Amino acid sequence: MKFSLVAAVLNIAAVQAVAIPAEAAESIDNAGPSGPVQINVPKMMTPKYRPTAKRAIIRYPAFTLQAKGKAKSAMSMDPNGQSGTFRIGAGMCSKCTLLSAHYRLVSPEGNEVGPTDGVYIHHMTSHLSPKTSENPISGGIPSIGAGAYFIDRGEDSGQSDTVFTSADGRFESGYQITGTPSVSVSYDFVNYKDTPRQLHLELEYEWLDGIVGKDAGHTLKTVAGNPKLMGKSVSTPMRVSKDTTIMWARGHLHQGGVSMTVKVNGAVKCVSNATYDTAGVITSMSLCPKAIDLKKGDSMTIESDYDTNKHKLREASDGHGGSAHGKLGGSDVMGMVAMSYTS
Ligand SMILES: [Cu+2]
Repeated sequence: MKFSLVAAVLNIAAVQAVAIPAEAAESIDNAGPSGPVQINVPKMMTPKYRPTAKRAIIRYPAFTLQAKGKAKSAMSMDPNGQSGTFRIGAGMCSKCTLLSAHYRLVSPEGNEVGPTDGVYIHHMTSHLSPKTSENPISGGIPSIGAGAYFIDRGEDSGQSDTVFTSADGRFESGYQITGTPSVSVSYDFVNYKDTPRQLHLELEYEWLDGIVGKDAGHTLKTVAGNPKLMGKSVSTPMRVSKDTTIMWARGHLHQGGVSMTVKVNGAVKCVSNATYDTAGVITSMSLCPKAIDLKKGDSMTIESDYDTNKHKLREASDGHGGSAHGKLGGSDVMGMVAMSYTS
């Protein structure tokens, strides 16, 4: 149960709809990105990866994040955490190719909430159906029930997308959806404040109508067990079952982490580095700089590097100023890499 995640959010600077589908036209307004967004109705945005793409925000119905200490979720990885599942997907395209997607939490006024508001996203992971996606790299989060692994989100992914093409949008691939999608999102949140909060989950995503290019899948890999708090921890070797390209990848760490490294047959292919803010919170992880081509039979490993002298662990939500520990004991740390691959 130590799977968490990554994924992200982006500052939406402009709200000019490029091509407004008829069914979404009523959701367009001039209030700007923090203005009214209707529940389950896409609000069109300016595309980021391809000029011919469409991009939208869809807000889902409100839920209550219980006051600190009031959520008793047995499955939470934080002693004060609240975990559960959202079922979303209303308003999404149904025969289309996704270029990017990310989740964020917002207040009813539409403002994103995060650590400075006392809300910590331990993680969100999600699966989408109908979709089959054979993961060519062994290991990772297995698909629970129907569907394929979709995207994830952790605090460290900051304001960025999970991408199913290359970061510049040029690689001819995307997360293809062939039927009306249903997405199940497993979440684990922590409220550091004594008051309950009404929050909404928002999905912002970019897509092309129809099926375009190579199909992409997404997966999340982890080092073996809990990463060491100082120095390096490595995954078990992951065997590649068929030729594939990882066109986009990003590390996932918790506070205390420095970097995640991807190696193929022992050679370093990518180092994803953490960026911290002055409060000691990871605000972003760098992306792998270029596509990684894998051949059948290759062996991939990932490696975390932590330095808890340099970066202190996340503070526990019990107000004692100590570091956060998981329910199963041990410090609340992770070492993972999220990757999009051609299937
Ligand atoms: Cu995590």
